[in-house]
Amino acid sequence: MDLTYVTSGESHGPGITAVVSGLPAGLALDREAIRLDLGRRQAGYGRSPRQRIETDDIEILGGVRHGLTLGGPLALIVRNRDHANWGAAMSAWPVTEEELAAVAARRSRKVQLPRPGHADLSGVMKYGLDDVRNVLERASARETSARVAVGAITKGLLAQLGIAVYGRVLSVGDVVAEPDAGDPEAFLRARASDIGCSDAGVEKQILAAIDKAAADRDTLGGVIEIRAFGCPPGLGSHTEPRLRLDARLAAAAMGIQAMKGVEIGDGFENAGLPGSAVHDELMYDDARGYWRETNRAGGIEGGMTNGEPVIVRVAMKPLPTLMKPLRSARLDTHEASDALVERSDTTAIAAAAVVGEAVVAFELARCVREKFGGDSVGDVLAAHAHYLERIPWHPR
Ligand code: EPS
Repeated sequence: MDLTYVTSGESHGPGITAVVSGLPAGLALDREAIRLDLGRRQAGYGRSPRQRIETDDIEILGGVRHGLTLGGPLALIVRNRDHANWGAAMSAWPVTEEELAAVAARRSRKVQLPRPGHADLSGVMKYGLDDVRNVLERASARETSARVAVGAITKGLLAQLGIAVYGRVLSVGDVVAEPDAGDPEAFLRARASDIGCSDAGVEKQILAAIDKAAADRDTLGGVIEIRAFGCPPGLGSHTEPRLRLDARLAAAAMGIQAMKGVEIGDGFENAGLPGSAVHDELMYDDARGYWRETNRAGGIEGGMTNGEPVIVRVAMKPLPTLMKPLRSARLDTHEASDALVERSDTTAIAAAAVVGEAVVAFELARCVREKFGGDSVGDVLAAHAHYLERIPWHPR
C-alpha cells in the first residue's frame, strides 16, 4: 500500500488543503495532538506578526467518521484567516478593477521585484508569468501547516507501533547548542523552549542573535535535528535506490522550503574519519539481542533502519525575504531596484524543526505501510507483531 499526500493552496488564499491516500482504516485522529503540532509550528521566537492573525486548526473534509479513518483518501484544510484581509487580490475567480481597488493598493499591484534566493525569478520564467505573487504565494512556507497536520496524523499510526518522532533546533545563525545524548527527554526539553532547543545554556544567546538580526532587518537560518525512536529494523530497502530510507528522508527534508543540506547520523564528520572510527560495532547478548555502543550511522545501514534511533540533521538557509532588501532588477523595465520587502519571519527555524518532524514521520509511516501492508490498523499491528516474532534478535 502506497501512502502519499498532496497539498494545494497559497499563503493568502482561502486555505491549505491536503489529501492523504493510503492510510489504513480505523486510525484514530487525535484532534488535540494535531492542534498541538499546528500550534508548535506557529510558535517559536522570530516568527512574523502574521502568526498573530492565524490560529491554525484543521477541518476534515473526507475520509474520517467519528474520529476514525475509513480507509479512503483523507482530505483536510487549514484555513488562512489572513485571506479575509486580501479578498479580491487573492480571489480564485476574475475580479473587477473596482474590487481590486478596494483592497490595499500594495496587495492588488503586480509584484515586479524578485527576491534573490527566493523562487520568485525562476518561477515567473518557468511558468510564463508577469507577477511574482503568482509564484511566491505557493512557494511560501505557509504550505507546511497542512504538512504538519498530515505528519501529526501519521505520528498517530507510528505511535501504535511504538515509534516516536521528535525534532529540535541545534543552531541558529552562528550560535550552536552543546551536544547531548539526544534522548527523548532532550527533545521534550526542546519543546518547552521558545526556540525549540534542548540546551537552555545557549537559549539566551540565540534569542539575542534573533533580536540583533531583526534590528539589522536581516534573517537567520540554522540546523535542525529529527530523531525517530522505536523503529523496527528493516524500514526502507537496499534493493533499489528509490527505496533507500536515507535517500527518501533526504528528499523529504529537502522538500521543506529553505532547506539546503541533509546529513544522516554523523554523515559529514564521518567522511573525514577512517572506517575503524566510523562504523558502529555489533554486540550481542541474550537480553538485548543485537545492540551497538554508538550510533554514528544514524540508525540506517544499507538504506534500512537497523533498530537504532534514526537521526536526520537538516541545514536551513536564512529566509530570503529581507527587510533590508538586496539588489534586484524589475521584471517589467529591467531597471535596477531593491528586491521586494514583504512582512516575513526573522527566522523560522523553530517551525522548521516541527515541519521536519512531520515529514520524517510521514516517510517512516510510508515505509510502515510498504512493509506491513493491511487494510486496517489491526492488520498493520498484527503484521508488525508477527515480524518482530520472526526476528527475535531485535532488541526490545
Ligand atoms: C512566508 C512569509 C510570511 C510568513 C509565512 C511564510 O507570511 P506573511 O507574508 O503573510 O507574513 O508568516 O508563514 C506563515 C504564514 C505560516 O503560517 O507559516 C513565506 O514567504 O514563506
